[in-house]
Amino acid sequence: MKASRLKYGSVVLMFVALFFVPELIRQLTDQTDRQQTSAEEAIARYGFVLQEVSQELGITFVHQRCDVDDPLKHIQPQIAAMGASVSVSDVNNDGLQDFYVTNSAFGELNHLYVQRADGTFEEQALTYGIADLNRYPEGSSMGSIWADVNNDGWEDLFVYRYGKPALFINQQGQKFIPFDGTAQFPEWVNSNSAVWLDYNVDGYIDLFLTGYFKEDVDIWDLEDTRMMPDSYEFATNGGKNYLLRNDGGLGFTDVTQEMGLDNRKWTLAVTSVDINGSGYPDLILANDYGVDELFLNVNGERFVDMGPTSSLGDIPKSGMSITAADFYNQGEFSLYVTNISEAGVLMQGNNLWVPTGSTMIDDVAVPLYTNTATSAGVEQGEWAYSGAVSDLNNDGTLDLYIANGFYSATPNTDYWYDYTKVVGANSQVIINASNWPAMQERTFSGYQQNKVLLNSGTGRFREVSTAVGAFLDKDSRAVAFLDIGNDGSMDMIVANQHAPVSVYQNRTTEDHAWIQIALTGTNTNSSAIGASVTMQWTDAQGQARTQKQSVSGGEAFSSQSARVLHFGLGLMDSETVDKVTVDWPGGSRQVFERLSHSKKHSLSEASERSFDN
Ligand SMILES: [Ca+2]
Ligand SMILES: [Ca+2]
Ligand SMILES: [Ca+2]
Ligand SMILES: [Ca+2]
Repeated sequence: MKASRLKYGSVVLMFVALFFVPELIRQLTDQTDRQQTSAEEAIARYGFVLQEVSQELGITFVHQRCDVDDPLKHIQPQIAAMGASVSVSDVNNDGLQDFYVTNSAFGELNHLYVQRADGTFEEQALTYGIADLNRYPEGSSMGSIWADVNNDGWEDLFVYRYGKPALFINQQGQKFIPFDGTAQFPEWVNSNSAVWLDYNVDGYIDLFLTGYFKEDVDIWDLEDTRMMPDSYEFATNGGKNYLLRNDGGLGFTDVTQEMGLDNRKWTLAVTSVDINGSGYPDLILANDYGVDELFLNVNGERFVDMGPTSSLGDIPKSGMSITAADFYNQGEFSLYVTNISEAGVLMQGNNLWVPTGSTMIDDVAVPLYTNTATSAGVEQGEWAYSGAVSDLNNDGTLDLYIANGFYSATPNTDYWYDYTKVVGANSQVIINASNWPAMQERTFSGYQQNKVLLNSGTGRFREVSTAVGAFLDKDSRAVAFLDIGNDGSMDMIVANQHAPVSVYQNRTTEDHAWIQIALTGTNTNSSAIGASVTMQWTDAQGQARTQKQSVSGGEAFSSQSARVLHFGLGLMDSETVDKVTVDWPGGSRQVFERLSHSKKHSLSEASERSFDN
């Protein structure tokens, strides 16, 4: 069974050698021929084509929703709407990217897919000791992020739940054991996102963990139905967020309050980059039922919310994901935030915040933004969870994938009318779950089609999902990118609620060059999270081009893509890029000239680690 699946996978992967598996030839020929025809057209027109290959690669994960307590049963699909997540890491340091997907129902297992040399995957979560994480009272998994917590060169795993947060230390790629220094971890957080960042740049990666429902809410043993937001636009009763300082890889200290990050907004997503070039990583939060926040890191000593000044925090919406990306090849990060739009009911629109300059406030450089989502064609994403970024066609501009769809139930039914009645009511009504109308298997922004938004490079994006072979109308949540097979094209994993995970193999035009940079910190955290790379190259037209990317400790909605930075370069005459500038956390800089393209470069920080580990 395993052998034939392997063979099946490689056949589809290479689009050749259909002769070896007679049993499958008929169906496969039909499917492959049809796809190959359109595939060639897609490659010619868009520079790439996607193919859903989960079965062929041995990926069988199916997400199951969690149940909730009786007083919430009538709106269970809303309460249990999250929990399908994906994060990428190389758990065994063999240079092949692996990934982890979470389940939600009690008793259902999370899966770890370890990549084999032939590009197929083997499920190994039980062997590694990170499968059985969904049970009461520990909680239900909502997502995960990877970083090397103790700087031993092996990536460790943090799982956030509705329940007790959990950290697992990687034992040299063989297995994981629970971290024994979790004394300062909160007992219970209803968390939908977390991010790694070394906020004080001491070389140890710190953890920012967000709360959605308040921390005293247990959706399986509910004490009070007054646990919903107290306002649709300016809710003040969400879960607490936490900044947990990593003390030399041995334990964590809660520094939330002293760092100015106390907050009761309903945070759904967080990411971290050094947004103003200060050398210290900042925090950007997408909040439901409120405004988004831009916390600038002042010398690792405190954070200040500059959301209102920067414009990011101007208008309250239902923020669901946040991604920082250099969409316009400016050498600066724009911010993409997804929200909710439903024709005729609620048109929040997604936000694309593009930097327009900065202003100094109390010696802090505050970036200023303007929202260009409408003119860019990325405003409408329906009920949009993830807005995830990668250069899918290697043309040198970053593309967007929107995962959307809230709850697909009985076709041709609709919960929206009842929903608007309660969210438009006063605080005393909306806060109480018992006032929320029963959903009764009605569809609520369901059957929505995910979007592949291709960046033209001239400020406009075009939706090409069906044309490139990626039609998907499941209730999608998280999205992550990785290069399966290390062939220079970014493949994609989409985690769907109550459905199998979708895995897309990407085939890009061979005309387009690319380059990958894998960073390792020595003075700074070994995962190099927070380090940025500014790529400069000259294209075949003689145009000088630039793109900046940062190694991420978590982004979009409940996801983390591969830490290897992938740059598409488009058409190239030269054999090399011009210049690669690495800015490490803390502000030290290294420059590499004339690196050859269409290969992966592993670059280490120049100086040796200056602390014990
Ligand atoms: Ca691996
Ligand atoms: Ca480690
Ligand atoms: Ca630190
Ligand atoms: Ca592109």
